[in-house]
Amino acid sequence: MFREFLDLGRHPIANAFLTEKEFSDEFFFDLKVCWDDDSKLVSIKDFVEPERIFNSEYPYNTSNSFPMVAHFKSTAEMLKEEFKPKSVLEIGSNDGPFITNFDRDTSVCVEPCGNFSLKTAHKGYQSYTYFWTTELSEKIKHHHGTMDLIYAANCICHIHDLDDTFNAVDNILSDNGVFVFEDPSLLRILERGSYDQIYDEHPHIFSVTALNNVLKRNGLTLFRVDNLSVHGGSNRIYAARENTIDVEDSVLDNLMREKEFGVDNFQTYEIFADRVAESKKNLVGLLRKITDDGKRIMSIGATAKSTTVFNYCGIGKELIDVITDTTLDKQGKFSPGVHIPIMSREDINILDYDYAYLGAWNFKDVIANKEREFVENGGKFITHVPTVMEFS
Ligand code: DWN
Repeated sequence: MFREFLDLGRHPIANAFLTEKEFSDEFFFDLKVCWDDDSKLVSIKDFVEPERIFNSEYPYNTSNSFPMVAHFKSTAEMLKEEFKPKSVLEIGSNDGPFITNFDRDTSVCVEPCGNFSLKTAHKGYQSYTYFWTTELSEKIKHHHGTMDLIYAANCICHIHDLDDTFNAVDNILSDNGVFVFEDPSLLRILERGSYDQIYDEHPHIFSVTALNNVLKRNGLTLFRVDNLSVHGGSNRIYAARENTIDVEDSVLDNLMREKEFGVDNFQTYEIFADRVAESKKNLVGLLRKITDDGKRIMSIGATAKSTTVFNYCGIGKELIDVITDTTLDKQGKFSPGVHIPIMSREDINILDYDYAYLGAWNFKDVIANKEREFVENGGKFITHVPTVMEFS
């Protein structure tokens, strides 16, 4: 049984940055979140068709965030060292920061966004511009054989049909192959009140508890969990075919920690919903007070997360003058829904602003380090994670 616990209101597509001409045609949907009593899976209630989100216009390229490039390089080295895969498949390869650490001749990329699959194809990698399905896994198996390592980062939680996704993995995984994927951790989101991980691209938010159930019902065993700091707290999940590998202590540890927090209890989600409403009240209150005092606020990082915050809280140009982002495809456009202009960091003088809201709070240290001059001149940062606060 699915039980709704959070209604974030009407939302646009989180990464659909737009021009002024496109304002009148903008697509919106109801962003509500529910919990499945049986599997314990948290999902958004009304899924948005994936073709509307992931297409050749998709602007988030992983290589633009240099800490993530380093993360994928070290992940690839670690997996090579431990599992020594002779064949590798990446689901959701984006512009290639993970797969390009592997040999072209034995690697396959799957990426539905044509702008990115072209990039890996140009580097000589077999790239399939498709969504991941059992049908596609059959086709790839036919051409390339089974895979020793299947990897996906920030991708599996983007797919609606998890049973088909895991069935497709099971179909193409070699007998002793491993399936490794990482996505934001539901426990960390609940602990930190980071409701901004909820948007159209994340039809599911994964707990280890729910994944253990969903993988099991598809013939896969979750045997290891690494807790990661990336994206504000993610889990790297390792799975293999049933009875091919021992389940490690990290699985039980994570299941215990989630149980202690109440991840398997609906009341936990009702409490979270109250915290989200409180966060909205406090953030809007703080931004209004600052602007009422005649001070100016800008925002750093035109993230999918900030699309959720700004639309849920009703924060527009009257509170935040401009958003800066390092992604060329976002610059010169407007943020989804609330239409705040996006500019390159180089095109604004940050010293004209008194406050900078961290749309990319997950890169807080990197940004604070880059913007030392802002702080030395009295500038302050604002975040809503774990609670609404200003700091310098
Ligand atoms: O799963 C997803 C994750 C991995 O990435 C996707 N569904 C969408 C996307 O989510 P996001 O937009 O919330 O991700 P990030 O990685 O928090 O985005 C950071 C943004 O901030 C990028 O557009 C780059 C920008 N940035 C910046 O302007 N200055 C980043 C840094 C580090 C900076 O200093």
